[in-house]
Amino acid sequence: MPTFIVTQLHSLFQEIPNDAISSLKVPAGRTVTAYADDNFAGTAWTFTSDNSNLTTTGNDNVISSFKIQSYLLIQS
Ligand SMILES: [Ca+2]
Repeated sequence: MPTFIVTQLHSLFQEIPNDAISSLKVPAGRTVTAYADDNFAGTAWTFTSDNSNLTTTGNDNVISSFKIQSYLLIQS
């Protein structure tokens, strides 16, 4: 399963400060694992669908890194 990784969210997207995410959109079939600290450290949360308000799951303004997994689709 291919995985897209972001070790430091605020380094990849410099317009986004650290600990500033308040919502997520997760495309169908993908799994996002978000971490409280850089480099996949600290508390981890798994998302398989959109979350428009991370305060409801207790992780507003804390996410610093994440991994996005998706299934590889092969057609012939
Ligand atoms: Ca953090």
